[in-house]
Amino acid sequence: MTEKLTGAARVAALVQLDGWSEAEGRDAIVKDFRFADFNAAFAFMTRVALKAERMDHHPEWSNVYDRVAIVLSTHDAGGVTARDVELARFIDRAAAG
Ligand code: H2B
Repeated sequence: MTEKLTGAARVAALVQLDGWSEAEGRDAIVKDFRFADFNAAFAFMTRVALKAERMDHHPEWSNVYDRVAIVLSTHDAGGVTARDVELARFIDRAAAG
């Protein structure tokens, strides 16, 4: 199983990410996205969903019209792992178009 990121390894992994922050009250990272409209938000979610299925690693997320709020954590590990970092980097590329 992928190990939870802690200490220096966690710091080194999270500095690679742009705009993600630590969740309050649990071991997870979060980021909120805003798009031009619902169509753009849902297109983004579709790209992320296909990647999540390929990885067998899924976001916790919610969508309200043009906004998508995402929480990443590895449930099997009980916290943030390299798999979350990989998915977060994909998500940022997908959001950039
Ligand atoms: N997604 C996330 N975020 N964490 C997991 O531990 C996880 C997952 N596990 N997607 C996968 C599915 C697991 O439940 C299946 C059985 O492989």
